[in-house]
Amino acid sequence: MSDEEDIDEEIILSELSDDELVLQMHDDLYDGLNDEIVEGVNILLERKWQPYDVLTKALVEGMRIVGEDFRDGILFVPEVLLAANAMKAGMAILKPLLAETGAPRLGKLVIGTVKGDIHDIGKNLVIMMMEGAGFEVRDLGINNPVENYLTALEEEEPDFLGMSALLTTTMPYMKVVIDTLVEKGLRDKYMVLVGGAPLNEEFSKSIGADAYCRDAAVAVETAKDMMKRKHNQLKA
Ligand code: B1M
Repeated sequence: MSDEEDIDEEIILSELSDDELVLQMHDDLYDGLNDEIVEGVNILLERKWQPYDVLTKALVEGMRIVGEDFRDGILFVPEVLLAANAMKAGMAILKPLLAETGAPRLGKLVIGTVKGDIHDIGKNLVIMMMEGAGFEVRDLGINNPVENYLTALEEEEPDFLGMSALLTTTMPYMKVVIDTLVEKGLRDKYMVLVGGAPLNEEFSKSIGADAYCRDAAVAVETAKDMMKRKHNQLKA
């Protein structure tokens, strides 16, 4: 094939319809193409898409597809890392926009991924959405032993402790953290929210968390509701 024909076949993202562009972005995320993801996010924003829709329809959905093929042994860790980096590049553009609501401070959250677990995309999304909704957030990052949570809780005195786990092997560590809070007489000081793909409501109850958050939007709604209830209790 000549160079000319090669160029002819190049996809011009800005010439695609919205639906085509979103599908192309799923492919580009799958292929870990940072520049294309950044361009796609910017095009959708220029077309007046809401940042939340860009996030969920283009990026989160793309990562869901990556996750399926990772599970099925079609993709491997290096490829998934590239996809994760492309997702982060897109999220970096959306972060200030999601945080731009100017809402008054609703409460404070300390959040981190538990010990043994380095997945942080979902946690970072929760942070973006919580900040966007007006919560103050201290991010403890990944691979947190119980000591990290305890130190941060003492320093920040937050309303919420959030924990994220993406592996069935690391989710039980959430119970270690909660049990430690109980032992130290600190459990009632904080509302504990947990999340991550392998969790569910039942698990959350069994470890003594206050709520399971299926996704970032649910985390925001749950936290808002709980703050309302906390204020009502204080008034009563
Ligand atoms: Co990993 N990985 N991974 N991985 N990885 C999963 C989780 C897996 C399900 C893939 C699969 O097999 N289908 C599988 C776990 C299987 C299991 O435990 N049953 C898996 C595995 C096995 C592994 C390794 C062990 C692979 C290996 O080394 N052989 C390894 C473990 C490393 C470790 O942690 N010690 C590993 C490594 C990696 C990468 C480093 C390559 C990369 C992570 C990069 C990063 O995060 N910086 C990676 C990725 C990207 C994934 C998948 C494909 C995508 C995760 C993701 O980012 N999803 C994932 C497959 C999947 O989940 N379907 C997979 C998008 C994100 C927006 O969703 O994280 O669910 P999610 O977050 C949501 C909700 O869960 C919720 O809100 C978020 C936003 O809506 N939420 C919370 C999450 N945390 C919350 C906290 C809250 C509230 C809500 O607190 C208040």
